[in-house]
Amino acid sequence: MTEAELGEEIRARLESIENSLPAIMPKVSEDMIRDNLMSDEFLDFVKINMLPVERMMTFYQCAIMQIETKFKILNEQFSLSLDRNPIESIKSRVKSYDSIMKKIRRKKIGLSVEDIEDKMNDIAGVRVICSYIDDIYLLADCLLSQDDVTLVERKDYIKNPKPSGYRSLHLIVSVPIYLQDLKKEVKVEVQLRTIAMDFWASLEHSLHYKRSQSDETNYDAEELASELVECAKESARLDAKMQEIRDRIAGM
Ligand code: 0O2
Repeated sequence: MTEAELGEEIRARLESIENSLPAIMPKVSEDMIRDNLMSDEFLDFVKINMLPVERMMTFYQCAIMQIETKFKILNEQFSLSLDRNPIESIKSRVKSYDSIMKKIRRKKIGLSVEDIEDKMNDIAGVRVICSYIDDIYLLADCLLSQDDVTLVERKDYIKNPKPSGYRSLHLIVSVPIYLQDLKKEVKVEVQLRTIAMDFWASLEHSLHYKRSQSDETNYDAEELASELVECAKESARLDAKMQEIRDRIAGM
């Protein structure tokens, strides 16, 4: 075979491999996934390494239960002394794995459980919704005066709203949880807000969510954001007015 014929033969074979690659590749990657990522060894590896993470998530779930119970007890007590319930509702959540991963990436947090526990304050979240602004501060003071609750950080976005218009009182607190053989301090992010603040935050959140999902929208996101700033101001006025009326009714 001449050199030219050999060259032609190699070119033809390469072309044939190239043409059949799209058909072969899914099969190759399926085999690779089945043999490697789904092997017993790999599944055992994942299971063993997930154990500390699952343990950590259980601690956060327990801490949420502690904080929720504290608020429920306060609500019961105030329903007797104030003749009304200061808490409208409580919503809680442990941050999803997906959101934890995204935050680790965004904030360049170390991958160990210790780093995550140390640097992430909002894995456990409890949101307390009240009717009146006064009740927010009353409940926050009561929670913080309990001797097993330690204040880690306080951000008052009611007195100092965010540029977006966001208002809420944020407390990062640490509470002990008691397990069979151990006592552990666990951090919880508590967000206290009025019904109006909560209503506003969920609408504003959906704007952010939509924005992050798609570049193309049939509305002007900047314009809506500035309308939401105005809404936040109006809802703050409404909160203040409703409280004033309630105080007048109560003869305060
Ligand atoms: P999700 O899904 O609610 O948990 P960091 O918490 O460290 O990332 P930051 O900004 O200092 O940073 O925390 P901050 O200000 O205490 O706010 C944390 C949470 O408050 C957010 O959680 C939201 O729930 C809420 N929040 C803060 N600012 C806004 C806002 O402008 N609009 C709305 N709708 N909510 C807000 P995540 O992690 O964003 O999400």
